[in-house]
Amino acid sequence: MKKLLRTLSGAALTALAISGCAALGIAPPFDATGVYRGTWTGTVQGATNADRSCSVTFDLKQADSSSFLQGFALTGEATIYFSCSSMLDDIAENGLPARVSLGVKGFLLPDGSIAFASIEPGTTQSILITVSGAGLDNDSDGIMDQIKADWTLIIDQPNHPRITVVGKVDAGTS
Ligand SMILES: [Ca+2]
Repeated sequence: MKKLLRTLSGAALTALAISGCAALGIAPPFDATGVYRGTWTGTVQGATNADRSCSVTFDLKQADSSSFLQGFALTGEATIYFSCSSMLDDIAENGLPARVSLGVKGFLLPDGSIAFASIEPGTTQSILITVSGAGLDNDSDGIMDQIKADWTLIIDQPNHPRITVVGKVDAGTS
């Protein structure tokens, strides 16, 4: 009887611990580690004010540790391409580089919300990028397949007007 009680209380404790975790929402919704390629769209505010689209790559790593407020930490690299034919004028006239690669930091929340950003002040180029939206595990295998998010990019360069891009990114693993 004593042994049964001990087993029962052990099981109850385990159940409590599991439901406690679920209530706090500290389980990651999926593994966001991976390389996500796709396109960015947006309005290039500045000299042209034109709607543009080009390629984007996010190479993300999800940290094992988590915090209740921040969710699961992400680090990685965002590469934003401007070398699409529709952007040749922007590159020539506004001094846009062919692409920028930036280290990013961010976090993933239990509901799949994902956000990451980079701020890189520099003497020849200062860049800010923010990406905020949803991570999607479309085939429910526990690995993130797609990022659909709003994004903002600001580039400041000497002797050029500030360039701001506001729009959407859609990138996936396939
Ligand atoms: Ca998946």
